This record gives sequence, structure tokens and C-alpha cells, in this order.
Amino acid sequence: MSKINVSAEAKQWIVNRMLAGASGDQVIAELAAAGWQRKAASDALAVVVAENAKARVAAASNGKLTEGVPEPDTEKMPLSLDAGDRQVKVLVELKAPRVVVFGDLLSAEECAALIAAAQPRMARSETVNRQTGEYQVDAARTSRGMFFQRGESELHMRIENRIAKLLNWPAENGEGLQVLHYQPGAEYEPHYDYFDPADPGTPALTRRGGQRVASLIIYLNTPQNGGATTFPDVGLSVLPQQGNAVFFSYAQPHPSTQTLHGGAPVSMGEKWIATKWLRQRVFA
Ligand code: PD2
Ligand code: ZN
Repeated sequence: MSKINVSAEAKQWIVNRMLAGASGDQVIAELAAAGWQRKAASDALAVVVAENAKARVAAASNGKLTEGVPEPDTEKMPLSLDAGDRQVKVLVELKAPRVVVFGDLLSAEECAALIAAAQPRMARSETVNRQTGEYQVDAARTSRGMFFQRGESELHMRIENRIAKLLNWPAENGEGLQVLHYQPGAEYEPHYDYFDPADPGTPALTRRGGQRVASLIIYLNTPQNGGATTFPDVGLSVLPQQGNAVFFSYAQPHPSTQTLHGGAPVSMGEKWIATKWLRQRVFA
């Protein structure tokens, strides 16, 4: 992705418009009307949204605000981060979209234990019906999966607390881990993980914990070939390696976050992942 230079004035103008209640689409339209290229306007908005998210996390940790998004502390470009009971490697870092690739988040034993616990409970994966907010089988998602309860075993608690420390986000705001299994040829077409505010089913889905604000996809095995997590807006592919994970956040439920992402087809072997979705508030 080309480097994005946004002047301080332009950033402040975008912040002011958003504080005044303008949507991302409106901001982009207004910048376009002022002569900006739409792509440049969208990139500038993404930069402001990412920076603003960071400021809100800092404020939240001072107890001033309860809003923000999960954010690993990569400011000083550390090679690894203290996640409580484990040092987790930082392999790749991107500002817009906000993406961080972690190495060694889970041990091989932890990956195997999650797969073993999930295996007897696997069923065909479902997606959310955007009209009703109910889950249903979908041809766009040819994997099998299951949801664990949060904290359902010592292993789950250990992993959830590690993620909470790594991402500076309360464990209580996380959904239970979801495990997915892809056979050769199976894929997950590009989508956003947030619930679209325009969908009639969204209020039902955000009643517990509010919106999703970030995702962490953990690779539980290493497929022989294929199965990358892709971000088509920026041409990024994260290759699945056992124990590694890709994190991305979206401060607004909006495409300007550039968090469109998919699971590319597994061409050889199989793929197991665990996904952790993080909510705005306690997911009870
Ligand atoms: O398996 C993946 O790489 C993948 C891709 C896109 C998983 C998800 N989304 C997800 O679990 O939301
Ligand atoms: Zn997804």
C-alpha cells in the first residue's frame, strides 16, 4: 500500500465532522465534493479512525472513557509483547487497515488441545441472516465450526486472559472462541466481521455486548497449501502457521476501515482456526 500523508488540518477537519455526527460515507462524499479523489478520502478517513481509536484506548485506561478498540502496544515497534504467561512475537504491523500479525500466540500443545476439545462438537458453519439476525447455513461459508463458552475450561481461561493482556481489552468483552475447520477447497468469501448498522437483524445481534470492534484469527495448524487470510482492499495475505494469529480492528462498522477479509481456499491439507471476536462492552 502506498504511504498515506494526511495533513494535520485535514485530520482535524475529519475529526470535527465525525464529532458532529457525520458518517464515514458523508465525510468521504464531502471530501470528494471538495476535490479529493475518493480513494484518497477513504484512506485519510481510515488513518484518522485508527489514530482516534488509539487515543480513546489511552483515555479509557485512565478511566475517563469506556469506549475505544482493542490495541496491542506496538508503538515502539517491539519484537515481542508480554501477554502475561507468554511472550508473543510481533511479525507484521499495519496502520490502515489496523492489522497486526502475531507469532507464537499459542503453543503447539494448546492448538492441539483446542482442536481435540472442538472436534466432537463440530457442525456445518453458519452465517448471520442480515434480515433476522439469526444464524443459518450459507453456501459462501463451506467450513465446519463450533463456539466454546467463555471460560469453559482452564485452557480457555488461560488463552482468553493472554489475549486480553495482549490486546488491552477486557476478557469479559470477548465472545467465546469459535473453532473452524476447512477441508481442501473450503473457503470463506470476503466479508466484514462487524454487524452492518443498516441490516434489520443488527439490533438483535448487538444487544449482547454491542458491536464487534476487533477480530483475532488464530491458526491452530499449518495447512500444506493455501488457506491464507486475505485483505483484498490492501492486497495483504496472511499465511496460516500453527500458533500464529492475525488481529484487526474496526473502530467504526464501516468499509472505510478497510477490514474486508476472507479465508482463501485451502488447496492442500486442512485448516483449523480459532476466532476471537471482541465487543464494545461485556458480552454476557
Ligand atoms: O479462516 C480465515 O482465514 C477467516 C477468514 C475470514 C476467518 C474469518 N474470516 C472469521 O472467522 O471471521
Ligand atoms: Zn471474518
